[in-house]
Amino acid sequence: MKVQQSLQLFQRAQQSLVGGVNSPVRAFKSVGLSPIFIQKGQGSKIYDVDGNEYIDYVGSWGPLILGHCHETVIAAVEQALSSGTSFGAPTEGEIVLAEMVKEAVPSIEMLRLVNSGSEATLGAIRAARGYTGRDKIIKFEGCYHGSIDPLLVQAGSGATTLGKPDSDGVPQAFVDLTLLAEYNNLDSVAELIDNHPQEIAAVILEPVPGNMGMIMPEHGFLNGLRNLCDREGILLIFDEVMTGFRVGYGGVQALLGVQPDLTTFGKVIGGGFPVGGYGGRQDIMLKIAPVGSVYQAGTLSGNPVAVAAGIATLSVLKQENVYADLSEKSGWLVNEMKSLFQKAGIPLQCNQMGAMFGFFFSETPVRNYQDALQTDVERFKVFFKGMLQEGIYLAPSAFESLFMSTAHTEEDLEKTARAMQITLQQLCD
Ligand code: HOZ
Repeated sequence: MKVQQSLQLFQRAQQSLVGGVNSPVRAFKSVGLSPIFIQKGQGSKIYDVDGNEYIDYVGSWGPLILGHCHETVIAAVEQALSSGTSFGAPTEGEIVLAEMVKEAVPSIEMLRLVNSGSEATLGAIRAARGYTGRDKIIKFEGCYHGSIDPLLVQAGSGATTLGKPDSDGVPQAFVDLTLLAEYNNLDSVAELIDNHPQEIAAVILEPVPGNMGMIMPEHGFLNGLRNLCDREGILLIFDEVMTGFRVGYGGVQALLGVQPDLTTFGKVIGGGFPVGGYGGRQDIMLKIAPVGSVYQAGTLSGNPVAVAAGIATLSVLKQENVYADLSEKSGWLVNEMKSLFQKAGIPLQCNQMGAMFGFFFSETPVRNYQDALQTDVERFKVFFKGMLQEGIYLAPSAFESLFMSTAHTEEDLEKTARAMQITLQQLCD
């Protein structure tokens, strides 16, 4: 594997971009390597500046569920571009995208489009505070909701990857308003609620966390949260930035049948362009300006080119059998991985839902953040490096998830399984 060009670009990047990247986890720091610089993507593959080809299971961290350069998305974007790139005024496409989200996701009555998942969670929390008149929120250790002040407390994703789950620069006053619970532990939530009566505006979580590695909700956990929130007049917010239109067309809430009050979106709904959204119950959403007094705005919100990519993506995903195929492919790969590792005697835990999957090097099931932190990160590093050398691009962190796309072929999956076999040898040596 040649890396000369990537190394040179990384050297150069570090002179003008902080750490050489524009989002920390991209720097490959936690896997002890230098990042590869990408030249292009096509279908399930990406190609770096040194001419190496990789099967891509990152998909731009989730958005590219149709793979790179899907013809329907490219055509929609080209058409939108020819009419103008931004107006800062309403366009019909925004209504179409909102209608598609409403139709797909059971709890959405009204939506606000923004530019990223981070912005979506910021908006949802402000709406929840404005609606309830309360200031405190409960989040779960290891859940990640974007790089926004109130939620960079025991945060997963790049924050955990780089050992900074609590960010400097976040005022203590914000931290004090964020109460921490343990994922999959209803008692930890009930205790916080009991200790802060009438003070909590919302409970926010990734219903299937993907930012501390992928973790599954145990039976009754999400329903239990719903009941606790109902009892105390607390809003339940599902952050489906990663899982929305990813685990299934209607997200986790449609699959598991638990309805939140508010939901945040990002990634897939922008089809590879910067789009986020938050929405839910009409009575809450109508608190937002210009109807209500909770202010939130954005120059590029509902951008016509980005929205066109989102509509095109959802229209392909809506077709029959798309999620069944995605799920079958992810399931096949996960099973293959489990059986290879079992034969080699290396303890592994895998989770999968639709087109999202993840694994931990651990003897025991991983139920929460503390469990995730106990997993074998050193072994992950070796595995990551081996897979990269075999032409398989995984997320460069033990605390992220992996993504299947409609573009991945049987041949890709078999090649990935072969790469695992080869890499396993290195783990055993
Ligand atoms: N927070 C993203 C993963 N969960 C990473 C974004 C990026 O580095 O592009």
